[in-house]
Amino acid sequence: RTDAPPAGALRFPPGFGWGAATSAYQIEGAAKEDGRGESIWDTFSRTPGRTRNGDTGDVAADHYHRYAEDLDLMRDLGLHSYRFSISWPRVQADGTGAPNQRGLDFYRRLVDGLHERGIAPMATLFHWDLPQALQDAGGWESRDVAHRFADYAEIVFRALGDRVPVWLTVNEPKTVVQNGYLVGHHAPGRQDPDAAYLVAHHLHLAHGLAVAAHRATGAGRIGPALNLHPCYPADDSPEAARAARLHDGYENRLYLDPILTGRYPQDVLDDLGPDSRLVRGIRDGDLATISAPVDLLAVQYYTPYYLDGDGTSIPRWPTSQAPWQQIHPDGMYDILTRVTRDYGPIPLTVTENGLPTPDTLGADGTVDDARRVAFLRDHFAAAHRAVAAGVPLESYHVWSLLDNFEWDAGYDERWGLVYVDYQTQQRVLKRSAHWYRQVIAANGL
Ligand code: PNW
Repeated sequence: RTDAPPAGALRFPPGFGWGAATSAYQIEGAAKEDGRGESIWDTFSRTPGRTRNGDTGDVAADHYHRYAEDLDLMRDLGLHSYRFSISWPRVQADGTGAPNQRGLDFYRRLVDGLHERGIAPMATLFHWDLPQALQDAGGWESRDVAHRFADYAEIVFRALGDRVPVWLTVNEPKTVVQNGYLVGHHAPGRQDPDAAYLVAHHLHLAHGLAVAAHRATGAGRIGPALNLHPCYPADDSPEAARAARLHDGYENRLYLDPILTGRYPQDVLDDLGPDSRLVRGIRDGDLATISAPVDLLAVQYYTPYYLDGDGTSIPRWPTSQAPWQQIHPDGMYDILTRVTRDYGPIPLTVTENGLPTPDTLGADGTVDDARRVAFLRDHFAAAHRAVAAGVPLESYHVWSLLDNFEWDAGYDERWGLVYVDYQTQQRVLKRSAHWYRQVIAANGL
């Protein structure tokens, strides 16, 4: 193998955490087992035309049954940390009321299995699988759903709180807003800008109420998980600079500012106008709830944006198999240093970064994803530069541990370090997994 550069060329700080990430609906399958209710992703993916090839998460990577084997894979890789999400409809089938013990037991077995293997659990409370019954009651357009989320969070804290050192509240509120309510290619499949930004407010409220529940009933640390995009002007005109700034408001500050500063960005509020449902939906005290102090900020970075003078997003770098992803490792450095500069030295963790590749299982039983190795090496190096510049980055989680259900793209996009043969559910470590094991062992490149 030629993957390994001279050992120690880029060494991370002692104790740096290397991990991998997944989410419940994307890997678990077992959609009808042990009292699990339906989520909006069951509804959406079973609706003809919504996902590529009509793929659903009904079986996915069958992790619900194969979690012990997957835990052994994690140990084999030498992971320090595993980020997973808890399925709300497994814990409360309809999103309210008494907990479903069998659902909680699954996560208890998973968390115990991680501890047995010396891997730190990092649990996301909400990775998009809203109970369908709550969608029927208005979904995230309904303020009440934020309170239901806090009740659910409290159940989970009481069941697992002493065994999970890091909690994340809402995964990528922006993707729910944009893909769920603006573009409509994620559940619940709406195209309603006015609803979208009210949804942002209620997701923020859900986050803040969950932080309060954590302070009352939980243990460990808690924070939000935000996908951030550096927004660059596409040229050196003042118009492009202005467009990039406003785009930064909609992509980054709309999510960072309420949580970390207790204010919505004024340029975005002005742009939305006083009649927007977001502006009308903010009640006294909401921003105090939303900005309850957090212990860390989880950053997910995939792609930058380049804005021209009329606010159009211009492609600048080669894209991956995911048409929305331009490959630009320096963006990792830019977004990490910017967050530290603008929001202070809050501990950071990268909870997602990765690349889809058209992997196939070779006749010799190997999977050669050289492009993923190069992508990760360049992004790790950019993160290392950020650490050297003083960014308090404590850990890095690759998206994803396993090939899985990539939402509207179904099983067509493979994002895993580990290949999944969906016919047999056989797992095969890709070249990137073998390479990552060396990175972890050396604590660097
Ligand atoms: C994330 N973008 O979604 C999600 O948290 C994962 O569940 C998902 O599998 C992964 O990234 C890969 O897509 C994103 O448009 C969706 O920049 C869209 C964007 C970024 C992340």
